[in-house]
Amino acid sequence: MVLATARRADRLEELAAETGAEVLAGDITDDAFVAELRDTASRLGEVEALVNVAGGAFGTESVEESSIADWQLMFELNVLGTKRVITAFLPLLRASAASSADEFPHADIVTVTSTAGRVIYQGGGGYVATKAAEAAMIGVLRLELGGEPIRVIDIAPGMVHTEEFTLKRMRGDGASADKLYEGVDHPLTAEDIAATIQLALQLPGHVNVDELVVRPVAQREQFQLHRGPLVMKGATKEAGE
Ligand code: 8X3
Repeated sequence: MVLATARRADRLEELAAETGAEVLAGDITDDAFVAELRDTASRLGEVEALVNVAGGAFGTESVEESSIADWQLMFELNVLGTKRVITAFLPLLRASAASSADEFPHADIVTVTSTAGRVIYQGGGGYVATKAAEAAMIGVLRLELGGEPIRVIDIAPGMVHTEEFTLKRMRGDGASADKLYEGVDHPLTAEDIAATIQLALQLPGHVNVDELVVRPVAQREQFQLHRGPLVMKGATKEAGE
C-alpha cells in the first residue's frame, strides 16, 4: 500500500482514483501535519519505504536580486521539509525492517534531489543551494545510518518536463517555460522518475544505489542539451541512398 501526501487535496484525490493510493493532504513544512502523516502511515501498516519528492523552484533571479522570501520557501520545503519527514519516519522504518520477512530485512529512504545539487548554474540561486544542501544531508544520513539495514538512496534527475516545475520557476510565464523544452527530443517525464525509483527499490535488499543521476538522452550534461531530433551519424545519408 502507498500513502501519498501533497498540499493540494484535489490532485491527491485524482491520484487516489487513478492508483488506489491512500492519501493525506497537508504541508510538510508543518510539524503538526508531519506528526499526523506519521500516525496515519503507522495505522495503515508497516512503513517499508519513504520516498521524498519535495522539489520546488521559485524564480530565476540572481543571488543578489532574488528575494529572501523565495529562498526561505525553498529551504523550508526542499531541505527542512524533507528532514522533518525523515526524522518522523525513521522509527517506523526501523520497526518495519525489524519485522521484515525479506531475505535481507531492510527499509528504504529514497530522496529525489536534482542534478542542480551537483552542477551550479546562473539563475539557479536558491534552488541550486537547496538541492546541494538536500543531497549533502542525504549523504550525511547514509553515514549516520551505517550498521543499520536501511538503504539511503539519492536520485538526481536532470531535465524533467512536468506540468508545473518550470512554470512555477518562471512564475507562471508559460511561454518561457515552453521555450526551455523547445525541440528537446523526449525530456524525462514524471513517469520516468517513478520508474527509476521503482528500479532502485526493486534491487535485492543488500544493494544500495547511493546516488543515481538520470537525464534524458538529449541532455548529456547540465550545459549540453541537444535540441532537435536525435539522429544516428550517417543515418540521413543511408536513408537517402
Ligand atoms: C531540476 C533540474 O536542470 O532544472 O531539478 O536544475 S534542473
